[in-house]
Amino acid sequence: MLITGGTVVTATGTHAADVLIDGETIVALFAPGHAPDDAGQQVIDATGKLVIPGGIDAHTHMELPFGGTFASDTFDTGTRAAAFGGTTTIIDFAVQRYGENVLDGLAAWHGKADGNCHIDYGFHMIVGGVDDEALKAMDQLVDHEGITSFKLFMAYPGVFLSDDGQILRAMQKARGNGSMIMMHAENGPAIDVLIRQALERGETDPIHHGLTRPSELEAEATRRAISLAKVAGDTPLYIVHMSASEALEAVAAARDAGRNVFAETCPQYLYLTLEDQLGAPGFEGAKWVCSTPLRSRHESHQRDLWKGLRSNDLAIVSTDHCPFCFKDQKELGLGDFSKIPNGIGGVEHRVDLLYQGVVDGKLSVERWVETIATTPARMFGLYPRKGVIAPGSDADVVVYDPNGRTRISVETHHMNMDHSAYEGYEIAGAVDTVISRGTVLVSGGEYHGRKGHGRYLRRGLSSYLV
Ligand code: DUC
Ligand code: ZN
Ligand code: ZN
Repeated sequence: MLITGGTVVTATGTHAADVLIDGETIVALFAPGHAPDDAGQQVIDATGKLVIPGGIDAHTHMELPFGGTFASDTFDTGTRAAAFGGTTTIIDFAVQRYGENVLDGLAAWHGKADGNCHIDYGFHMIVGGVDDEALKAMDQLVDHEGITSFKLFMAYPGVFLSDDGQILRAMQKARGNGSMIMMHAENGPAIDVLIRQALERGETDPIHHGLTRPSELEAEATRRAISLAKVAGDTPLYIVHMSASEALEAVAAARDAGRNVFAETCPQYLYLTLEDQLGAPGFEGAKWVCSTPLRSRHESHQRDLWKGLRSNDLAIVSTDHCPFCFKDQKELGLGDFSKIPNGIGGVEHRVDLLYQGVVDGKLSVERWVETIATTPARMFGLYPRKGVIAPGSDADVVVYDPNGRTRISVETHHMNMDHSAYEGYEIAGAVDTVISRGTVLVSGGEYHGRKGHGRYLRRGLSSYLV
């Protein structure tokens, strides 16, 4: 296969080049005008278009059990939607629930995913109960299962929360085996007090979800996680779904001090606000209930997050794709916002939404590629197999039309959701062709992929660790 006439964009630069693919692998980049080697060669005309590495969404939750229901995308529907949006790899969170064996949790996740994915996939592991057995399992996962990152929660007492002692032990373990600790940084016990008090006052609407999760409690937990990681011997720490300026400040300070601290944000925090939720009629604000919550546009959060993306204090944009339908799922929280399943679906829109940042002059085109593909690959042990257009890398390639237009709507999206958090958004730029390991999945809006094409990725250790 030969991709001709396009502009290849990588994290380090932009140049006109033709890309030659043999089987599943990129084998060469040529100066423009390279003639096909044989008549049978498939030629993809990328004239006037950008040629970028396939997107890597390092934070998804297919079929996540939450609040008595399950995230509405299966690995089948969710990875197909991802492909439509130019994402060719996901890293999903396998779950160990409290009281469950870690390896059983992992086996259950393989049961959901294996044979059902349209694109390649790896797993992080959520450790829901840090004890001797779980700590031993962390070594096994790193050594034998290709799982080199573990998510802990400072939120959700009684469900997922680890206390500071458990966090410290898991961080010490990670320091020993070279893996990464990912943290949901919100002070759950304090948030639970605010939730109870709000409900006692009769404040039951969806907007109170955000109001009872103040940014200061994201910042406090972020600072505490950074301190614990230092005490554990500078364990690599990755803060997920960051939405608050004050939390970002803490990460920036740690990074300035040379610490192994990283953070991601998500498109919802870059584009949506608490006011979107406030403006929605009746219970519809539930569509925007996620944790960490959307922040007010009257504060500096969005401006600071874009700045953090430019300065690399925010390394990655992931979606935290955690879709729930409005009907029967979000509606579980009618009359009590604390029962609304937390999450926004967006795995299909990340590449496009971030390209709008390029059009708006907030990100360079190279930084776009870096934050959506290259850094996720490096951060989570997939580089250089994924995340770059170079000889020897998997032929995961997206041809992106900078002159196209994308309109986001529940009428046209492919996620298994009955609404869109971005309904009516218009974006300059559009996915044209999506290739996964040399196979065209999407071309001209048509789907050519298949369930089962996606393979499980055994990941290595992060490229960023010292
Ligand atoms: N955290 C996540 O990362 N995803 C869904 C809900 C949550 O709290
Ligand atoms: Zn979380
Ligand atoms: Zn998540």
